[in-house]
Amino acid sequence: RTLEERLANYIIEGSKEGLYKDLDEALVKYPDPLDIINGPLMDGMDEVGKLFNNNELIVAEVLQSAEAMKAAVAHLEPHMEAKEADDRGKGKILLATVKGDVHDIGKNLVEIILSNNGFQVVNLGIKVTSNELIEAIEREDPDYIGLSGLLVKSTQQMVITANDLRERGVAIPILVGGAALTRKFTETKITKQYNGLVLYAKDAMNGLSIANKLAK
Ligand code: B1M
Repeated sequence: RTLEERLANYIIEGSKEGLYKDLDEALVKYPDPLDIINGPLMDGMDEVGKLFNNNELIVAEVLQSAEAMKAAVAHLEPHMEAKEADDRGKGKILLATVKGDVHDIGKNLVEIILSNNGFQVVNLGIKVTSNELIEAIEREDPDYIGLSGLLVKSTQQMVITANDLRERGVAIPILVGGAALTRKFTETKITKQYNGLVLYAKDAMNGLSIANKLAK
């Protein structure tokens, strides 16, 4: 098996046996650790999604895959390039997975990438209700909000959340992302419920480039 096949396989099998050794090998081969995540590890996760969809994996097995992915990302994180100290201070962003949704690997990747690139990130975790978000906004006074959600119903939850925030007078830019979301849905459905900018990011790097533009 090639290195890439082995890396994908750790995620598919939900196994960590040999994972770190192969990740260290990959760190030599790939100059940017993010390419290991976006390449072989995500290929594995896509396969998990397919198998899960076909009822060939059960939730407990997918959870193991998620554990392997988290372990891999944690192992790679110290190798990701952090920006110089003088590039700090691009602003504060609150990150949350919306109410009803437990998926957090993508959100946590966004956290790593933004905090490595000059943003102060407050990660509110998963299943975050509008009220919890509003409390956090009052407490933290952020410059931006980032919402993540992977389920189809989470896209609708983002519409509700945007509406709740608007009713409370919140108008700071919102960055949204997640597998079930599209730019079209964002621009037609979520934006309508909000008084400020709502920007769709297709992946974590895209999220960074949008956040960088906002910070200018
Ligand atoms: Co779930 N799950 N899951 N799951 N799970 C999906 C999403 C699903 C597509 C699988 C499938 O059926 N093919 C399906 C959703 C169906 C739908 O609504 N369309 C599904 C389902 C059905 C479920 C349950 C309902 C299963 C059940 O209980 N019967 C349940 C839901 C529980 C709940 O939320 N209430 C459930 C549970 C779980 C686990 C707990 C087992 C586990 C999550 C563990 C965890 O996150 N801690 C899990 C997993 C791992 C998946 C899949 C296989 C992988 C998700 C993942 O981590 N991908 C997923 C299938 C798939 O996506 N292929 C699936 C890797 C991650 C890096 O990508 O999060 O998409 P992602 O993030 C991307 C972009 O989306 C974007 O950037 C990242 C890449 O750079 N992005 C942002 C995301 N958030 C962003 C925010 C931004 C910007 C970009 O700015 C703020």
